[in-house]
Amino acid sequence: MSPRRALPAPAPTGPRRSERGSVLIIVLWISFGLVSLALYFAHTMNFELRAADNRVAATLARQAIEGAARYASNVLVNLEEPGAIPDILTHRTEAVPVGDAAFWFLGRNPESSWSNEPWFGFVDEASKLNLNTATANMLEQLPGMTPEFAAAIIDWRDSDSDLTDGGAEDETYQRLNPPYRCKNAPFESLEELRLVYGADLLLLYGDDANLNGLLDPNEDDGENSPPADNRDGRLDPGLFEYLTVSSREPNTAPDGSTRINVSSTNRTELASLLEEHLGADRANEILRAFGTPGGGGGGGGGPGGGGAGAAVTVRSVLEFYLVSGMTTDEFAQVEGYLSVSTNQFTEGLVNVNTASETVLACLPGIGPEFASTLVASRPTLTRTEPPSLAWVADVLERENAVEAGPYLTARSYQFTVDIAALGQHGRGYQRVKYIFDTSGSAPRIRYRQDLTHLGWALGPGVREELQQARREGTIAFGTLGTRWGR
Ligand SMILES: [Ca+2]
Ligand SMILES: [Ca+2]
Ligand SMILES: [Ca+2]
Ligand SMILES: [Ca+2]
Repeated sequence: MSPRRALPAPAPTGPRRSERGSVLIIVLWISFGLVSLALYFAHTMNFELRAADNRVAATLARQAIEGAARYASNVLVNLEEPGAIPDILTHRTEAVPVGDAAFWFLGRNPESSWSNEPWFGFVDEASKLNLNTATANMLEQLPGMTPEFAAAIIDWRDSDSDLTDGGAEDETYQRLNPPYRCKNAPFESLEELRLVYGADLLLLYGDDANLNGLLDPNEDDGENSPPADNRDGRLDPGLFEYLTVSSREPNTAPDGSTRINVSSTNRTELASLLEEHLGADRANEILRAFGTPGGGGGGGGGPGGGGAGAAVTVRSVLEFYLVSGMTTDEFAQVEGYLSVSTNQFTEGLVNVNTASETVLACLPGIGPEFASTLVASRPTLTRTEPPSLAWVADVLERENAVEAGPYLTARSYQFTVDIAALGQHGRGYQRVKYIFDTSGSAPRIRYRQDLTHLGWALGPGVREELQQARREGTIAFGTLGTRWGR
């Protein structure tokens, strides 16, 4: 007899009890599954709802940006004087409500080179160094710039294939993977700088990964989050901050006529302009400073001269002012009518009234020694008089002013309008950068670039206000707009 036989026969109820247990477990599993499904779908619905809300908000934000761009072009068309700068206090465009959306113009404070506070408004393109006209020496003064990269910029834009010392031409670009050609033509956009040999993110963006001129938290935490900044508590912007390809000034006077070329020794037109604004006696006195026999009727006297001494030639409007002996007020009346060119446009002049210390330091005659003095001494931009560069002559030594003159202007015709917008409930963040050009007969958008992908650019302050408004339930933008001072 095996012990197995001695075991009691299994009770008839045994299997049934375990079956019941299994059924219970299966039912429990099914219930659990159903509950999970219900929860899952509820959650998905919630996400769907949120996503739909975000999509609507993004659409509203994009429409707000379109509207904001029209508003900007309207402001630029209606400036009191061509070449004037939009008043930095009037046009501090911040949290402007458009229906359920709101927009901001991401600007730069022209009165201070760097701060942690966001600044809202227009950005003057003539406040930057022009990539197509700056010399290698001028480019080399920019922070982070190497002589090699400056040389590569010159080689990229010049028409020849002669290698500048340290630069790069076709041979270098053909060795890259994928290979491409050196452009040998002017830059058409600032982004093109990425293609120039030696460009990298640190050089072009610096700490300022989202290109808003503001030190954002991720831009001051070292390697914890991109970019790999130096965690020194201050913004070190890259080359994009200081360069432009858009600055050009039309050779047009405020009344629409062609400006008078004061570098020419033929002073007939100049004489009548001075006479018209300052009277015949004063006009003659001023003209004598240039060694020219005065008098409105002195036409044709040029080459036959020898009477009043050799004619003085000037290389810039600023030098003209220095030689003329005019008072600031006298000069202000005629400044807009003068140039040293007969071309329709002059490219790349730097507006001494808006340029940062960093940009002014690149210019001959100014340099790092005098750039900060200039910025500290310049008149505030909220003034109402026509733009002028006469004050530069009081701040710089005469020879420095003469040297800097050919690179300076007091007028600007191109403006960046970097528009960020939020839709309903403060969601759907969007950002588009425009460059408006008013140097032609009609203003036009010269450039448009969607910058939404660079992420939040309105600074931590706006984000905190927004979060607080959400907590308090006052998320409608009408409210925010009012609260935020517009
Ligand atoms: Ca070349
Ligand atoms: Ca930033
Ligand atoms: Ca970082
Ligand atoms: Ca830094």
